[in-house]
This record gives sequence, C-alpha cells and structure tokens, in this order.
Amino acid sequence: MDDHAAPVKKCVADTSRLLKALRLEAVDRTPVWFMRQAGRSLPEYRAVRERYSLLDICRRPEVCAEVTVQPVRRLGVDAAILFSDIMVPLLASGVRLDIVEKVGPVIERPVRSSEDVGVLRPLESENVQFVVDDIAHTLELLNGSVPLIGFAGAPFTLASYLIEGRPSRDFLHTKRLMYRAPEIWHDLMTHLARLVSTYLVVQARAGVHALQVFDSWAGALSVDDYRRYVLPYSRQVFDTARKTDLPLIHFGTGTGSLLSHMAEAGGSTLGADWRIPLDDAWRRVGYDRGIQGNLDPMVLQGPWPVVRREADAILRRAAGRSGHVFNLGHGIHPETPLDNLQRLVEYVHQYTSADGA
Ligand code: 1CP
Repeated sequence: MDDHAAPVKKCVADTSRLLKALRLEAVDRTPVWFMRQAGRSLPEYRAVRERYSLLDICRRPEVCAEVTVQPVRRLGVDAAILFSDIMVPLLASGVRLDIVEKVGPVIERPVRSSEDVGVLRPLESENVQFVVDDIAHTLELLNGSVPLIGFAGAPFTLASYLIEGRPSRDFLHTKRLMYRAPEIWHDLMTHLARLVSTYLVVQARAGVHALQVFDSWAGALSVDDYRRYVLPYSRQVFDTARKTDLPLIHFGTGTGSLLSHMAEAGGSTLGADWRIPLDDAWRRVGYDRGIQGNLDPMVLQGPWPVVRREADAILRRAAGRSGHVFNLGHGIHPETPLDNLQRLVEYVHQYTSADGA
C-alpha cells in the first residue's frame, strides 16, 4: 500500500484553478473545460471508438482513463471529466438499454406503469466497481495535473429517457405520466434520487474532485412544474452529495427562468447555457454561488474572430468576479474545429491572467 499517494494527489488538485474557482476563491486565470470534451471532435477518440463501443470504454479502466485524459493533453483544459454516460448507473442497476450510434440512449422497455417502476432495482455499489476502477486509473494517469470531475444525470433527465425510451423533443410520455399519474411519478423520482445519490457518493469515495449533476432537459418545464415535480428530488440528491464536501455543479439547458429554483435545489456552482447572458444568470443564482458557462457551442463553427468576440462578451459579463468557470452552454458538437477549441482555452487564460501573459 502506498499511504502517501492519496494526500499528495489531493493537495495538487486542491490548489488547482478549477477547484479554487468552484470554492469562489481568487484564481491566477479563469479555468476552462468543455462539456463533451472527450468525444468525436478528437481524432484520437475516434480511433479508440473504432475498436470499442462507448459502453466497452466505460468497462475498461485503461481505455476509459486514456479517453478521459485525451482532451487535457490536446486542448490544455483545466479539468478532466470522467468518460462515461448518464445512463451508466441505470445500466448497472439492471435496466436494459443500449447507446445507439447517432441516436443516443435507447431503453428496451420504457417505464410507463407502476409495474414498470416496481421492477426497477436500487444501485448496488459493487455493480459500479468498474467506475471506481475507471476513476483510480484516471487519477493515476492525470498524476495531479488537473482535477477530475465525476457526474450523474439528475432524476428528471434520467426519468425522461426511461419513460420516453429514447431522446425526445416534446417529452410527451414523461409529461403525461407526471400529470396523469403523480403517484407513479413520485415513486420513479424517489427511486432515481436514491440511485443518483448512491452513484455520486461512490464516485466521491473513489477520489473525484468535483461532481456535476446534468439536468440537461429540465428547461422543458415551467417554473411551477419544476418546483412541484422535480425540485424535491433534485434537492434530495444535493442534500446527500453535499455530505461529500466536494464542489457540486448543477447544470441544465434552457433553464434561464429556472436558475434560481435550481440553485434552491442545490449546487455550489450553477451551469448556464447561452440563451441567458452570464451576468443575468449569475444575478439570478446569487453571488454566493459560482457560475459555469456559457458559450453557444455552435459559435465554434464560426471563424476565430467571431469566437473571440463571443468569448470576450462572456468574460466581460463575468467581470473578473471569483467563481466563474468558463465552459460551453452545452456539449461540444462532434464537427467542431479543434483549432478553435485550442485557441479558446489559450485566449481565456490570457484574457484573465493578471499579468496578461
Ligand atoms: O461514442 C460516441 O461518440 C457517442 C456519443 C456519446 C458520447 C461521447 C454519448 C451518447 N455519450 C457520450 C459520453 C458522455 N455522455 C460524456 C463524456 C464525458 C465528456 O463530457 O467529455 C458525458 C458527460 C455524457 C453525459 C450525457 N449523456 C448527457 C448529459 C450531458 C448533455 O449533453 O446534456 C446526456 C443527456 C447523455 C445522453 C446521451 N448519450 C449519448 C448521446 C448522443 C446522448 C444525448 C441524446 C439526446 O440528445 O437526448
């Protein structure tokens, strides 16, 4: 046993830009990372995917660690996010599903009735031992260079996949169940809140440095529906996750009007997408929280001067306040020019450095 390894790693990460910003401490430069930074925009990722499926990668710690670290090497970002998917803990709890190329998660038997909810099983930590191994390998490969972010889907976003059975635009079946059968909805969301909480704690114990909860599709809800049907369950997740003492990022898209309510559910930093100006978003969540975001990923399709102009606007709105983590408003599109990503990381660092270096 190497008794010295753990505290040393923790010490390096503790002084990192990302963790300082997530604790609302002053930083030498604004930290940058990108949602979906490990993925199809990187040729080295595409090479790995020719040999392994997404779920194969998750079950092979060496491969998972390699793919997780690729964007850190290539782009110079200030954080790694564990390569995984929000469906992984569902799969590990026995839900039969596949992640289909160019579609996304597809559930074999969508959850629509109380019987369907009744057969869902809790997540046992031993069934996500491979995630613990993924984290251990990744921490070793990162060797203290940048912190590692673990993540989970929020109960609502997971429920939407389970109920719809596949990606959806209108959430017809999800909202139908929510309105027509509130008791089944409650049972499903209670189950998912426990599953997500367990999964986050497993990742925290395995050594990740921060946790992000993706409520990617919460923006499909009105404020009243969010508060009634979602907030109590997300709050349960954050109440449990807070006990890990790790910084907690709470993210969604299209959530301008929901941000203060998401902040009430939990999260020490709130993610904002590009539809709301960053300063407006920060005002809504309160300056006692951090803010992460919020460049439109599609801006990266433009020429560099346009990317720079939009990055400038965000940095001006952040106004040098402690607690900003630069990110996109949602995941990187697979066809994003790498050059723009690399220049953007450099630019944010340069723009925000005290000495302009
Ligand atoms: O192999 C591939 O390239 C398939 C595409 C892909 C990838 C790279 C999927 C299918 N998942 C992933 C990995 C993944 N998923 C990561 C990797 C780490 C990183 O960010 O670098 C993360 C964080 C996720 C999380 C995830 N999966 C979310 C939340 C984030 C978000 O984008 O809002 C969601 C909603 C999913 C579901 C999912 N998995 C895959 C796809 C294409 C989708 C979205 C489907 C939809 O539009 O509903």
